[in-house]
Amino acid sequence: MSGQNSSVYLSLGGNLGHPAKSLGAALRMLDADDDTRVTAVSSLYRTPPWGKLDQPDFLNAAAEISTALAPRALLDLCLDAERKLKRVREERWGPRLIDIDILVFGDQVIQETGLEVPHPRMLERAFVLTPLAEIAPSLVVGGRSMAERLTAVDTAGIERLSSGRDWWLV
Ligand code: PH2
Ligand code: MG
Ligand code: MG
Repeated sequence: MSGQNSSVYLSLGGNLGHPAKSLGAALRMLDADDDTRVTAVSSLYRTPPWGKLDQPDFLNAAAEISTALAPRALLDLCLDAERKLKRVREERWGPRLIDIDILVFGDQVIQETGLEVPHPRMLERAFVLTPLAEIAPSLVVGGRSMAERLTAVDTAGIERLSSGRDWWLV
């Protein structure tokens, strides 16, 4: 890996097929990229659907990566992993095999089509903050830490699975 590295946080989720397998495969694909290394992965969480309620529970996780890629190139890598895992673009907030979102990219603020960083809805989503606060409690976004942000959202129904933090490594 060469060039400049930034601490980057991703959110992963899915609620169709076998989400634990898809999320794990996605993280291994990112880690296999020459310019990107997965440096921390949260536990897996079972989370009630947010935004559109009549769909199955999700599995969610967060990951910290170190990357020499620019944000747009990282987004392309994430979308490529989603495609390889056979994601089809479907309704907004609806059921999906896998979703990989860039939450934070160092201290960069980006507002482009298809790429908004920090993720504009991350601070209101318990399914994002719960795994993120597990691996990055001191990470600050908008002046408050993730540990603090987590206390401001409703975590009812969120359950940490007992598979630990190595679930993504086969
Ligand atoms: N993703 C969505 C919409 N709703 N709900 C949960 N629990 N987890 C998700 O990952 C999720 C969601 C669209 O990105
Ligand atoms: Mg998403
Ligand atoms: Mg997405």
